[in-house]
Amino acid sequence: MLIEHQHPDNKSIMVAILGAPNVGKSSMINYLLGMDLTIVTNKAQTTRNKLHCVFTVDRTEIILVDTPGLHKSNQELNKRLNEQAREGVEGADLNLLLIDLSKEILPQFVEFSENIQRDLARTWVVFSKSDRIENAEGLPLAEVVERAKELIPSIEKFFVVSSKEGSNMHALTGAICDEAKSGPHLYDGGEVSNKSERFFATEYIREQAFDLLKDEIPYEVAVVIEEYKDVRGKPKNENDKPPVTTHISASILVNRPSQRAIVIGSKGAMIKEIGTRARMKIEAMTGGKVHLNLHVKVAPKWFKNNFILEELGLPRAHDSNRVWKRK
Ligand SMILES: Nc1nc2c(ncn2[C@@H]2O[C@H](COP(=O)(O)OP(=O)(O)OP(=O)(O)O)[C@@H](O)[C@H]2O)c(=O)[nH]1
Ligand SMILES: [Mg+2]
Repeated sequence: MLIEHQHPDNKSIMVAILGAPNVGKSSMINYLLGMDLTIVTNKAQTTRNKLHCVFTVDRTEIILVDTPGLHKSNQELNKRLNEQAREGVEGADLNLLLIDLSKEILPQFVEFSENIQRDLARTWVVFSKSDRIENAEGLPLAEVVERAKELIPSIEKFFVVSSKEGSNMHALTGAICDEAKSGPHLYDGGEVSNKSERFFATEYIREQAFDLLKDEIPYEVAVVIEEYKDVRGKPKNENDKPPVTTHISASILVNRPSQRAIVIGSKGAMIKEIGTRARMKIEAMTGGKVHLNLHVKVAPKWFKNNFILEELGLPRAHDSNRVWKRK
């Protein structure tokens, strides 16, 4: 990073986005970013890895850390997801704790305080999905937050937002900017994330699988890339840049053979649909053509397999169940 080349008025702030699964963390991040970067589905536990989502307002860089939803579980995969969420607060200047207004409120604070298992820096409560409540402004939220402070003393104030309608997002962004400290931007080359296009390609495939598949299948699906390479074509005219086509070969991992049949679908219709939708989103990201080759692999109990979990960017958690040796 060429700090000396940065503008002296630059400011930066890192904000961890926390909360239970499905409360709207990734949706809010995408709204603030103004792009569909991190994946969103109507299923819980969509986000599996912590990741930085970056945008700037004037000279202020805001790094939002998306995290998996914190929840109680004895499953190895879930323990590792929780660990990602807990690690997401490391180095954060501020935490936003999302509480879903369309669900019972106080239990969400209780569960979060039990699950986070570490001291938090300054924390703001963000009540989400206000569009789903008739009179959100009329709720006694100030009182609720006072009670929540007994559980989470680092809570300072609260916002009421909707990612669907965009309400109060401007006020939230402004308040975050006011907290930014003078200093260099961590991402000064226009990067929007610390994750690669390859990572987002796997995410966009999984997002479509989550959206299109029913019941418990999404939770037993993972995506690994086998090949990801950019191939230059011939330019139409001599002075043109050569067009780049990204060739991606990826496996959708499932737990059981019966799930393989469902993911493939009748005459391959399901995997084709997942592939078509994912390809369009990956093309929007790369700005070039994408050849996407998808196949389904049965990897029994992949969600307990240390080797596969490591490959998915989910290292062992402090409370991991046991080590699965590579065969
Ligand atoms: N009506 C309404 N729905 C919302 C809002 N924000 C998110 N949702 C929906 O809530 C669901 C979950 O949203 P996500 O953004 O994936 O939630 P998340 O907290 O990131 O979930 P995990 O990654 O699973 O922890 C999706 O179906 C969203 O469309 C909102 O402001 N209003
Ligand atoms: Mg998410």
